[in-house]
Amino acid sequence: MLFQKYFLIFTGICLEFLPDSTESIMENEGPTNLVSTTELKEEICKKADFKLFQEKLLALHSKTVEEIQLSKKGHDGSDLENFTNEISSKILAIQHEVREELTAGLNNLQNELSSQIQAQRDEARESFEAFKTDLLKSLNIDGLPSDSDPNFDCMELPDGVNQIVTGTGRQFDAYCQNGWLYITRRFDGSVFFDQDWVSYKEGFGDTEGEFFLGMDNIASILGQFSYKLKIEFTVWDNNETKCEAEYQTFGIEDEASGYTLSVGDYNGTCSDQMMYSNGLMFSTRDRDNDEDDEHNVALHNFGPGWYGKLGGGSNIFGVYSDDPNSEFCQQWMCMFWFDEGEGKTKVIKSFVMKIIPL
Ligand SMILES: [Ca+2]
Repeated sequence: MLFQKYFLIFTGICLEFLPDSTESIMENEGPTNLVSTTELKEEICKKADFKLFQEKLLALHSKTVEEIQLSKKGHDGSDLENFTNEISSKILAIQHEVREELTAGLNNLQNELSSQIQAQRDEARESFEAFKTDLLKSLNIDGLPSDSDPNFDCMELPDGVNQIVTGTGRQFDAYCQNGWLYITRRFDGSVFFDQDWVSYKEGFGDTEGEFFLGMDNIASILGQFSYKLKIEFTVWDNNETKCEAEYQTFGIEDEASGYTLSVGDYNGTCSDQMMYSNGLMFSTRDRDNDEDDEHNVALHNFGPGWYGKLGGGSNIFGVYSDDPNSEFCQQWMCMFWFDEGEGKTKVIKSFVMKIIPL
């Protein structure tokens, strides 16, 4: 009977005497499986070490019986008032001891549960970080560069030749200057530019000298952000005229689309000649994608390009010549740009195409 009584006392005071700080755990630790203070308290009492308390209560029970028997021996039964008082004070002392034990045990349990909750939170946070990392990696498959990859164009790179790694993982060398990435550079005729389709697809020449970067490389860069195109060239004349053509809109599609060019929003000098190439596919001597049904303009011009029905107003990949008055150049077969302002064809002495993010 006495044991059952203490057992009931235990279950009652387990809930009643659970330290108030339990509520602060709930508030500070955020959402867990334990959704309310009451449920948390019940959880703690459920997990309390009943076996340990049973042993302690049984020991106290034996001690109480012993105390009562000892008290009985010292009394003849006539002094019942003293006997009752003595027993009551002993029971109160035992109850006090039980409560002390319970409080200590529950404090330990609370600390243990608190650690478990923290461990669950840490685990959840780690899982979320791993999920986030995987998600960002999967997004990068679309060709979007990540913050940890500064080589996707020349913006953050020093002047000179640098390795580029675009968002699709394409790697190649490119010539950089003041953040500009050079698509092509011509200045002395040391590299032959009337090359075939595969050469224009892959690129050719000397990255530190004359070169063409390659259509696939260019398309890979342009697929990352919006870039503007700047063409700078000089012509053979007594004034050593410098011309510029800047396009706020610039794009080159993939090989399957014939490296279709889009240029627009022109600003510059010496007139806009690339406008005649806008929206057209690229052609080489071995790949006629132009709009002239009778001829391969690239073959006729000795220079690949984006040609319409009437050819174009320039031959930027044509044969380099330092003799602008030759018959060859007069027939529009060498590298030229038509200046509409002056109404005459100008043979090019040096030429660059370069891009930079908008
Ligand atoms: Ca044709």
